[in-house]
Parts: sequence; C-alpha cells; structure tokens
Amino acid sequence: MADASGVASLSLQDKEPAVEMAAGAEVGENASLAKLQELNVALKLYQHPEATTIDEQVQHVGHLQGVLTKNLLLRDKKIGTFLVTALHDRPTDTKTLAKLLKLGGKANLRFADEKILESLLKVKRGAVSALAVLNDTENAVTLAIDKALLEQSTINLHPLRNDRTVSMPAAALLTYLKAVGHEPVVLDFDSVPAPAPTAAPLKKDKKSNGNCEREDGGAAAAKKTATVVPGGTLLGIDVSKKDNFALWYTRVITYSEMIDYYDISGCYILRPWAYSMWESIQRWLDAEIKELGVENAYFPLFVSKGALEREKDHVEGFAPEVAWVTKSGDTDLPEPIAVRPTSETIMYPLFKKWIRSHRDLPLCLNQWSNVVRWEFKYPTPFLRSREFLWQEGHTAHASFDESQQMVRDILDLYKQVYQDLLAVPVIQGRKTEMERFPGGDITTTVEAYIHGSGRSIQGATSHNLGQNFGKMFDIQYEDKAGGHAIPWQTSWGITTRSIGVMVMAHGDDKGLVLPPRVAPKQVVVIPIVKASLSMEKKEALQAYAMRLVASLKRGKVRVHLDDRDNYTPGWKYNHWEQKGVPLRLEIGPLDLEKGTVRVVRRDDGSKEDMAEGVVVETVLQRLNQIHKDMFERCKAQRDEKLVRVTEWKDFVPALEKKCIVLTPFVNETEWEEEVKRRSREEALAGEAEDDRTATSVAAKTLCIPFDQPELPAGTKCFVSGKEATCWVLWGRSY
Ligand code: 87F
Repeated sequence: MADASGVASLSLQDKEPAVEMAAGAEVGENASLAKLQELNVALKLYQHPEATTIDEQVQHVGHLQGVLTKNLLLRDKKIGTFLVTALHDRPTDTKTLAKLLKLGGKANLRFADEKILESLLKVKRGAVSALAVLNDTENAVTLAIDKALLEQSTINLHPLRNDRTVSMPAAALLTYLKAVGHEPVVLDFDSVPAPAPTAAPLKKDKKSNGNCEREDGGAAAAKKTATVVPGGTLLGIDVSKKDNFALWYTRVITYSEMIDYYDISGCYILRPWAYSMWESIQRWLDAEIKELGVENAYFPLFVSKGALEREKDHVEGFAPEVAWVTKSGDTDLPEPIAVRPTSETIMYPLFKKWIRSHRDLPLCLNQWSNVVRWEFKYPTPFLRSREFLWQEGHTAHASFDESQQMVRDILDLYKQVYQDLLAVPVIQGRKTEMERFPGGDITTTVEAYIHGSGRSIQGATSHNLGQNFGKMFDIQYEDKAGGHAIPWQTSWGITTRSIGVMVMAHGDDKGLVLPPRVAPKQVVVIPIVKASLSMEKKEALQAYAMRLVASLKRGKVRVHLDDRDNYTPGWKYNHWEQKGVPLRLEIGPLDLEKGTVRVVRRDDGSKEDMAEGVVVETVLQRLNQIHKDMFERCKAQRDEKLVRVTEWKDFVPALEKKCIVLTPFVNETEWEEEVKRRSREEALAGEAEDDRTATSVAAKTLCIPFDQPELPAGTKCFVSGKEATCWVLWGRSY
C-alpha cells in the first residue's frame, strides 16, 4: 500500500521470526517448563533455530516484547561458582563482575569451561539461562541477577535448550527461583563505573558459556594499545555488510549510538546522534515548505472512533494497525480512542470549518509529529517501527492544477532531502493503481535502492487527493462566481525511515559513514598526546587544537574536540569512525612544530596534511567533495543494478541478480498481480532449502518513473504481450 513511509510493506530480515508453540507440548520433557506451569506462570513459548549467541537469539526472537539476557558462568576456585544473568549490554569483564559480587580484591574470577557448565547445570553452551539453576541440585552455583532485569515487565529466556525461548513476566522468575531453592543475589550494575574502553577488536567469545557477545578479552589487548587507561572494551563491528546485512545494520545503529532498544517490541529510542540527523532534515525541509507558503500547526494525538470511521474506505485496509486507548486507570473509557496513524480524519473536519470562501484558499498546513501504526511484521529500527516521526502536510486549493503543482513541488523537496542532504539517489515517479493511496487520485513517490540487500524502498510520498476527502468531509466554499465548490487537496509525508535508508546506503564494515550535511559533527579534532610529552608541549598541543576548533566553528563547521585523556588516540579513531564523522583532524607534536594538520576522510580513508592557515577553507571544500563522492558512489552502485528488460524470460533472472527492472508495461492491475504471482512462483521454484519467503521474492512495481525512456509505438508489454502504455520500474522491496 502506498503511504508516506511505506511502513506497511517492509521486511529487513529474511529470517522468519520464531514460531509460537503450545507450552504444554514440551512440559513432559522439560523440567523448567513443567515447573513454570506448576507455578501457573503466564508464559509464551517460541520455537526457533538453535541460537548459541545473543546475536542469533536477537535474530530469532529480538522482535518479541521484553528483554534478552546474557549469562555467564564464573568460578573462583576458592570462593565458588557464580551464574551471572544480566541485560545483554552490561560489561562482562571479570574485574567489574568480581566487584559487583563483592568478592574482595583477592578474588581470582575466571570463566568456567563447558565441562563445568554441563556438570553443574546440565545444559549445553548457549542454552544456559537463570532457569538452568533448577538442575543445580547440590546448590553449588550462586545465581546473581542484574537488578535492572527484575525491573523489566517481560523477560525472554532459554528453557534449558537453545532452540526455544520462553517469554514470561520478569517477576515470575523470582517466584520460580524461590521454588527451586535458588534465591538470587541482586547485582546493581549502575553502582559501578563502566570500564574504560580500548581499541581492542571484538573477538568471538570462546570462553563464556552463555549468550555473551564478548568477555574481557579486550582488557588484554588494551595493555598493548592503551597508553593512558588500560582495561575495558570497545565493541567493533564484527560482521560484514556483505555477509549478514541485517545483523550488520543492527550493529551499526547501536554501536554508533544512534539507536537503543526498548521493552516494547517495535519501539526504539532515537539517541541524540540520530535525533540530530532528524533535526537537520527538519530544519532544511521546514524552511523549504514555508517558502511554498505552508504553515506549521499541531493537531491532537487522539482520534475519536466516530471521526476515524467517518471515512471508512480509506481506513478499512489499515484498521488492524490502529492502536486504541480503552482505559484510564482501571476505568473503561465510554468509547475507545484511537492513536493517530495519520491525521486526515483529525484535520479535515477543521478544514471544513476554516474553508468557507475562495479567500480562505489555499490552506496549506503541516505538522511535525509522531504517529503509531501497530505493525505485526518484523520490526526494524527506522524502517519499520510502531511509532515513528514524520511531517505530514495537508493542503487545499481552488484548482486541480494548483494542487498538482504543490504535489510536484513537495516531491522535488523530498528528492532534495535524499540527494542533497542524505547523498542517496532516488527515482521520482507515480504509483500504479494498485500501489497508490486509495484515498486519493494520484500518488507520487521517491524510490531509493539499497545496494547491500538488493531491495528498493519507498522514500516519501506526495498525494493528489483530488476532491475525494472534500466530498467525504463535506468541505465546501463559495467560489469567485458565488457558486459552491469543493477544494482540491494534497497530502504528503516523509519519515525517520529516511535516516535508516541513509545508514544502509553508506555504512561500511567499520560502521556508520555520514553525509556531511546531516552529520551531527562534521569534524572531530584529536590531539595525539603521548604520556612522554613534556607538560609544556601538552599544553601547546591543547592550545593548538583549541585554536583550530575555534576557527572551524567560526567557519560554521560542526566540530568536536576529543581531548579526553583517558582514551588513546587509536580508541578515539575507532570510536569516531564507528559514529561516521566525515573528517578527522589529527594533530601531533610534529604538526605543532610545522604548523600542519593531518586530515583523514571517513568515506574513503584518504589522508592529507595541510597548513593551519588553509584548514577552514579546505575542510569546507572537502565536506562538499565528500557529499558529492558519496552520492556518486551510491548512484553508480544503483545504476549498475538498474536494467531494462523487454521479455518475461529475463525478468526473474534480473531480480535474482538484485536488479531493479524497467519494463514496457500495459499498466493494468490484473497484469500487475500476475507479475507478482509469477515472479514469486518462479523465484521459489526448486528452492526447497531456501529460507526465502513468498513476500520477500515477489516483484512489486516501485513507480512509473517521470523520466520515461522512449516507447516506440507498437512496443509490447513484457508480460501480457499487449501494447505497452509506459515503462514501469519493478523490484523486490522493503
Ligand atoms: C495506517 C492506519 C490507518 C497509511 C495507515 O501518505 C490509516 C493509515 O491512512 C493511512 N497507514 N495510511 C495512508 C497515509 C496517507 C497520507 N497521510 C498523510 C500520507 C502522507 C501523510
């Protein structure tokens, strides 16, 4: 379905999520499930492929409501054995854990090996969770639980096997532990400072026995690299974009501190690094739409049932996604109230009130807001979330031509957001009958292509609503001749999805690569201060760095000075690379002497030395060049995959090569459906082993591009053999 975000038709993960199963079926053979059932714990049981690491568990059950846990079996030969169960992002170095367990300075805590795990808890590596203490009949293991885990509403755990996940209230875990004689020690991770990071690369976790991403391997490496404060970890992106695109994306957005997870599935935290990018888009677009005469306003979050259902045809297909408020406290509301999924039904009754005369037109309003669409498909940060941020514009005009001008002006602005801010090329076009927003007459779109996955994605939409809503909401005005007229309306929107598209388009195996115009920081200055430097030199270097920063700020460059003394330069390089800052300025003692600066580009790694006097103007030039180069690289990647096909036999093979395909088409809905069906069938034929899903391989029309190649008379449609009426762009899409 065509809408501003395309949210309804996305899927990043090719893997199928876990399947819910009846818990009763397993009770006979699984003591932990039997115990939970005996205690009347309300649980859900999911079946999935084996997950031995937390990453794998995230892939299979990461979409479930609730948190996942990291489990570590630790042992001090003199003191005893501990099973630590914590939130998945807690530090897991033995020093911190010993401190939390209050074992005293002499403790020698080590990760217990698999044999000990199997003999004490009777589970295999990767299957351990707090539920496993049930097998510790000798009470040899002390269970220690992260306090924050117990404060969650829902917790997801392996029930003694790593191909199942139990989802249950966190509070019920305590009941269970009490019942099996293992009341836990509670650990307050917030009471100890996080260990200082190092530039240690992420190692595959060999020693830990639970679903832990890494243990304290970083500390050893730190001794080699850190000259200031050794110890701790910096997680590197440990999966390549090419090998596992979905996991790579998750890593990039979390390690760059853009996104954090939340205990309601499909809802995410936009951290300042990401929110700042949205602010950049907002700032630019807001100024542009105001130039077009659009004013900002704010309408309520809630819609009454009556108002929402007023306009049944448009809402009908979307109804399952509407979230409703039914109670206040314990009291049922007299009538449920919907949370806005879009604001037509909220705004148009007011349009009716405000548009009385031709002098009230055009009425051009926009709001920046959040909307909620309760998706059931696999959620993906930015691309498909249950709440997202957008702007929605709604305008009313006295003529079709004027409304169509607005539709196209806005679509041009959306193209500029993608191309001139995010450095992502897009194709503008019109949606087919099948894909257009059913409430309107014409849906126009900008379509982007994600090279890493071979899928295309709707970037934003601008609709000509014709007079449909005017009729539905009885919006009438007196025209110049004194007669009654119905206005011509438009609506249009772009969402935070645009940020996800940008991340996918440009990121690399080191992390985020930010286009300079939306980068929260465009330049990071890193003084290379060695411990051996004299105090005088250190101070001179600091003064030099500050001088540079001040002049860059005067040149309106968004610059950050990283002069923290508890991180090594190497750590800082990795950190800012992961965060995608376009330029790094390094200044060492030699630069200070020579009055030079080393400038390193994030996008291509190139380095150059320059004199202090030209830094500001050169940096500004380089930032522009980086934007151009990023756009061109992305466009070249896309153009390489943009092919023309005139016969059916070449169509599915092109899709299989991750192409987007331009074909001559009759443009009839029945034939569009036929292409969907046949492309799905042909792609899945003979692929019993393949885990692709029907929806993931079916071709969809992306748009009828405005930029149409020549279509000589008599050209045949590639599928129907009838006379083609236009060129249509097809692809596998999100
Ligand atoms: C989900 C639930 C209820 C999309 C929905 O594209 C209603 C809807 O109307 C719904 N998902 N849409 C279409 C939104 C159309 C239009 N609204 C204003 C836009 C741009 C901004």
